[in-house]
Amino acid sequence: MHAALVARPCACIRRLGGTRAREIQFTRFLRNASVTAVEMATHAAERTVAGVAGRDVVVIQDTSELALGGRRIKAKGYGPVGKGGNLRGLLLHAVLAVDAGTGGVIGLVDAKVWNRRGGKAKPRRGRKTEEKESQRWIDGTVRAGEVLAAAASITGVSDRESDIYEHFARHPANVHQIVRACQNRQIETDDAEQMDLLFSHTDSLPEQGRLPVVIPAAPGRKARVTELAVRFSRVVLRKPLHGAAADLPATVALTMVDVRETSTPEDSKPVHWRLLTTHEVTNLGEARRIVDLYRLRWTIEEYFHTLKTAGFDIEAADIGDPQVMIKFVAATAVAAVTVMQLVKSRDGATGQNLADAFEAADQPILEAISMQLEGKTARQKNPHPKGSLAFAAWVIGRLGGWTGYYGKPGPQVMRRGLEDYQRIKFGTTLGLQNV
Ligand SMILES: [Mn+2]
Repeated sequence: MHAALVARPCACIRRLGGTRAREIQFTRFLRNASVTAVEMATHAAERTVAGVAGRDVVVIQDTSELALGGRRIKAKGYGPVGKGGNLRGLLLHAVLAVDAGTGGVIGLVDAKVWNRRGGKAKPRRGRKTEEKESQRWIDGTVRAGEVLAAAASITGVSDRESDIYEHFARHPANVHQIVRACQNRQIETDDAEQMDLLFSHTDSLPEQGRLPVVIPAAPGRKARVTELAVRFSRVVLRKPLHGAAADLPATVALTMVDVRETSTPEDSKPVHWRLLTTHEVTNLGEARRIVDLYRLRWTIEEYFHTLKTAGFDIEAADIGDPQVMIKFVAATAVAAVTVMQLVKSRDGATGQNLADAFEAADQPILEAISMQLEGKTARQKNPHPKGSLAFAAWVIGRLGGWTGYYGKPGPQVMRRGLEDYQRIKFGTTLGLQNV
């Protein structure tokens, strides 16, 4: 039966897919108390460990809100999300490992899913950082230092939300940081009498060079070729007067790289990034490197987009119990990494090996399926080398319904293909069916 399925994967599996029995099986899996969201993330991180040895790794973290609905969802115990907190849902904080050279996604480092309490929080300043949600940034960086310990280098990249004094002060020794600044902090100057602020200090620096860059297209924005004016300087940040823990050092020394677009685009605001980094920057080339690494942060936006467009239907899933839903989101967060790896590697541009997304045992199965698919369409061969991730992307895309002729397989196709592939691989649910 296995062989028959491989020969005609789509026809057979379509019929089996989405059945009520499968739904019940999946819900049962999620309701099983012994499977936790933390364990799913830990297992995914273990797979990432295997792929990082000797690589320069950028670790990107960010948070996404998953809005599930309004009043009905509130009644089920979901906390507030979104601006104004009118919607209810869950939050996902994801930490992704990416190859600094190719931008290829290596895997998940951590994923935390939580439900906000509905009630009023204590005033911000009254709470230590670890009690606040902002602790997630520090935890993510510490976790990256552990999971990616075998990497040649680790650089954490995160947006303005993570501009937290403690995030700089407590970063592990093996993790460099690039954080987009949003706080106009007090900095030390040579003259102890004189107070200076981070942004006015940076603004007063002479321009140290210009970098040509291509800003890619985004919703409502055309791609453009532009130029960034670059300023950089060592800065010594002072511990904030309020809110910082007593045991934190009085100062933290970092480098500020300030880049701003020299012209104003028609359809969006000009780029202005103030990047605080632990990397040393003494010339324009090193400044360019910081900007290029920071730009890899875009990968996590693509990841959240994948999560919402691959048809996992998180926001439509009608799961009442928030604790069960947390597990569903964690399982989806893990699967979406693989979907994204497949989409990004489909042309072979990332040069990744199969091992970045699959286990060794998958290779012979993928090759067998590829042969079957090629056999049906003599003109259409898998153009990618065996053992490459692109080879797997071709197979999974075809399983997901891509013809191999027109267009390219996107997140939905890859998700379907991956589900079909899992069913072929494990065959367990199929054993019960009379095909
Ligand atoms: Mn963010």
